[in-house]
Amino acid sequence: MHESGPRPIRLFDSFGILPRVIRFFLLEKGLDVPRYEVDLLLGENRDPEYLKLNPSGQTPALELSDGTILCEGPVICEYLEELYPDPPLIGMTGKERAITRMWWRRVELNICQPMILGFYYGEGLETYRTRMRCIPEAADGMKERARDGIRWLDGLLRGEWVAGPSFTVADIHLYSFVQEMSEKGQQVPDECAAVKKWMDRVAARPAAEMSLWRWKSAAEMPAPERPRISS
Ligand SMILES: N[C@@H](CCC(=O)N[C@@H](CS)C(=O)NCC(=O)O)C(=O)O
Repeated sequence: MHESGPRPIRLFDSFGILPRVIRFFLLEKGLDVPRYEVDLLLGENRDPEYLKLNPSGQTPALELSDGTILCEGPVICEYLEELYPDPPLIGMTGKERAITRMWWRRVELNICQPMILGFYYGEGLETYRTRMRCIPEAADGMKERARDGIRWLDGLLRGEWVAGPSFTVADIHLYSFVQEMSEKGQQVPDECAAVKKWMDRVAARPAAEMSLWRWKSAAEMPAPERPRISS
């Protein structure tokens, strides 16, 4: 351990991509944080009790030992890296961290964001139209923008991983989006051979499968006995 900040004591978890990124990140770090499953389908994330913890009404959120609630997936990853720098998933030096963050932001802006908006405005419209402003006429354009981003990355991927020679959170973040969205009709374009090979390399890591929703949580936390948020 590196930084002596408050420890993570509970992850507010659910299905969805950003929670999966956090589970993937924790698994790669070898960390086991107790999880509380927020029932998004029942709208528990919009419950006043949950909104007190995270006013965005979303998952993931990480509770720390001093009561702080950290939200926003990338922020949670950054804090975990500060506390547990080994193995590094952002970088060991200032320069390595800057390069990882550059690629993390590029894949987020050019691929992940348009991909998820394409889903919210398209296949997910009936679920999401009551939760956020949706622009159905932008769905196809967003998906095409995401494909443009993947093609752009395909032309640049030279090394083994997105940010260079080391596996980083940029790989975790991008893989989680592309893998989950490919099951919702947004596949990697056929011609993007380098991205497809990279997907296979990430998929071969045990944490890729173990981070899937319900991989083991069903046995750990049977629904009827779930603790209350405030417990
Ligand atoms: N900006 C947030 C986004 C988190 C997010 O999109 N969470 C989804 C996970 S499925 C969610 O809670 N969706 C439910 C909703 O918005 O009602 C982050 O980076 O953590």
